[in-house]
Amino acid sequence: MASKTVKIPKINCKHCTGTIERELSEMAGVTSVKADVSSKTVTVEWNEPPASWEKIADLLKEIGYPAQ
Ligand SMILES: [Cu+2]
Repeated sequence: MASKTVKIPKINCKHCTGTIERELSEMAGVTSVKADVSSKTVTVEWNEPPASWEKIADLLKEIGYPAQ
């Protein structure tokens, strides 16, 4: 199990964190997603394979919330 916490400056409200949690949790291999509005961070846990940090970072970019 791999995990990472990243800063996502574009997080502004509960809708942002909801979108991120929903989209990331749909990715194969992702086991946990916790997004926090006040710290603008997301903690993701995944099994590798099938998921990888590269795929997760690509998806974040695609949905408009690139990780810093
Ligand atoms: Cu928002």
